[in-house]
Amino acid sequence: MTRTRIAAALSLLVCSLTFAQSPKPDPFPSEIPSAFKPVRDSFNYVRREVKIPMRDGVKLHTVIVTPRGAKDAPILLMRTPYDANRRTPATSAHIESMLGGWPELLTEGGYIRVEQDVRGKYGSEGTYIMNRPLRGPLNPTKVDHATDTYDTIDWLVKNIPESNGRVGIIGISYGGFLPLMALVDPHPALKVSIPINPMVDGWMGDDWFHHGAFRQTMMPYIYDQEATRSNDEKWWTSHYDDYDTYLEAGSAGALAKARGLEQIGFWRRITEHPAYDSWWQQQAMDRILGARPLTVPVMLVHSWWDQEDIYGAIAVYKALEPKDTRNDMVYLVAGPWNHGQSSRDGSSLGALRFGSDTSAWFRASVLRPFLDQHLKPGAPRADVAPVTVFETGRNRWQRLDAWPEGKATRRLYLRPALDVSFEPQEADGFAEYVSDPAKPVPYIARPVFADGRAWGPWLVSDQREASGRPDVLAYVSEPLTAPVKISGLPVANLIASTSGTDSDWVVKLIDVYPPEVPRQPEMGGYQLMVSGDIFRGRYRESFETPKAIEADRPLPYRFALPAANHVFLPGHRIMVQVQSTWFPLYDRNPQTFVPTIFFAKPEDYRKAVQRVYAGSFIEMPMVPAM
Ligand code: PG9
Repeated sequence: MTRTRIAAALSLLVCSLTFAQSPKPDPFPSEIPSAFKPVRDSFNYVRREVKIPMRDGVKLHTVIVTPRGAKDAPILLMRTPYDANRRTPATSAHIESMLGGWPELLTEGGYIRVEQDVRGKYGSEGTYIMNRPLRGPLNPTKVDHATDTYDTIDWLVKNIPESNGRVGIIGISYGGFLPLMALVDPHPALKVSIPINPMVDGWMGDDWFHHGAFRQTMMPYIYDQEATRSNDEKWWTSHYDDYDTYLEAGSAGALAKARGLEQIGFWRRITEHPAYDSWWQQQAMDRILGARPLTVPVMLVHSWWDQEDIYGAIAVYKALEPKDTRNDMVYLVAGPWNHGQSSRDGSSLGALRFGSDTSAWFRASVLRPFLDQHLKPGAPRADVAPVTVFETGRNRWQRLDAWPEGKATRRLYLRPALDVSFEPQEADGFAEYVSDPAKPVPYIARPVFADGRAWGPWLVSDQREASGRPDVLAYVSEPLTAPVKISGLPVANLIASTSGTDSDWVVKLIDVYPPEVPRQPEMGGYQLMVSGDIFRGRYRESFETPKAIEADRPLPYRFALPAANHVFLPGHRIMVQVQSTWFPLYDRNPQTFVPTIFFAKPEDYRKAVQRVYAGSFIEMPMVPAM
């Protein structure tokens, strides 16, 4: 470098340094104050944001909303991966108009509401792990959601002067998984836990897989949730019809690769664990809680048509109920709702009408008195039965001591002539269809909108279109002359063969309405799915170890369908549909055995001839329809 060049470079450096150090005063100063102080004296609540230190030094961002003038008030804690600030915006002077569920608990109930970002999300420090497992083999740290809840409660009861020192935890879905975690070595101030539609077992029947079939429409969720701490990066649409998005991509793995999902930790982990290995088993909350003493009363809230977590609440109830020898620790509520609907309007779901707001009734007559009993000293004992379940079909609430109502089952046989019968049959033979992965059966009518409006009520959507497809078997009864009630988990027992070496089996139990329904004409002939699920055939012998299926050999497949409490009314018919794709909700089984379906190649996807043999049946958990 010549001397002149060095001088020039130096002067440029000096110049830019001078520029960086002393910007010229702006002749037009910003109108935005450097620190704005909101004036909220007229609000009927006080909102404050704090950072609560955990035992490892990480601080969790927490919003505390206290009714103005509160004294000796109980605390309702909600922990969330979905942004505590967004869920408690100070956009109204009235606590009851703030966004978020259960406003009446804050107004009439006088509860202090605490919303906390879980570690690693939004305003909280620390690292984020999807459904962070308990400390132990799957979590090498000393912290988890159980310790974070403990530390939070400890801080809250010591630092909120308006509190009475009693805390309840409540939440829906991911926010419902957290009240379950709170039950592990709970803080003594935790007096009640309300997990609503909790995520319990991500492989068996909640968000990620059902019996091993991958719910690929969760990929946008994984992307948004883990690409950034504050969900700033968003999955994008590329087709008006999501059916095309997923079909054109090929496998879920190919779509993930094309969209950069492989950078995301949870995606990598889920693809490393396609089978029900110890990684899944050790995080299943029903197993975890079933193996421990239960010291805090819990009310599990389930939705019969929960499109996201239809497995969890009932599984935990089954694990905990036997511990409750005095029948005063474990409560179950199940309503005619979809995911989270108990906190919204519960008068209808899709085309179904319930005649009253079932959610408002639950909140006022069950949830509120139950919380009051446990959180407000001196409150009367709540008149809440151990089990409060809505009987769908007949549309009424039931108060029970335990659920299901009975243990007996009756076999509903699927006959090759495509009818069903409770009578044992001698006939043999089979019914068959061709399952073509190039033309999978849509789970809802196309276009499968990317905007998600059809998602919420999809489980109650009319199954009529599917029953007319050549790749769906529809077995149907004669019109019933007397009511048929099921209470429990129907169990599919197929004897089936495939010409491929792997196969999915979808079984749907359906209530077919009479041809005409006078007061609601659009329900004429409606096919309402009461319970239905998918099973990935490679797990026929073991959920842990997938195995190729012997082609063309009739083999038994047995799997439980989601719980139901339903009455098939006289004049209605019972239908069972069987098919091998449910797309794009579930990724397609290539129908050729490959090591990992996430990474199946285009040439692996093949048509298969599927046969369902005489002797197949559904175990119906029947109880008298009184
Ligand atoms: N169903 C959602 C979810 C729960 C747990 C893990 C991932 C997703 C939810 O609504 O929070």
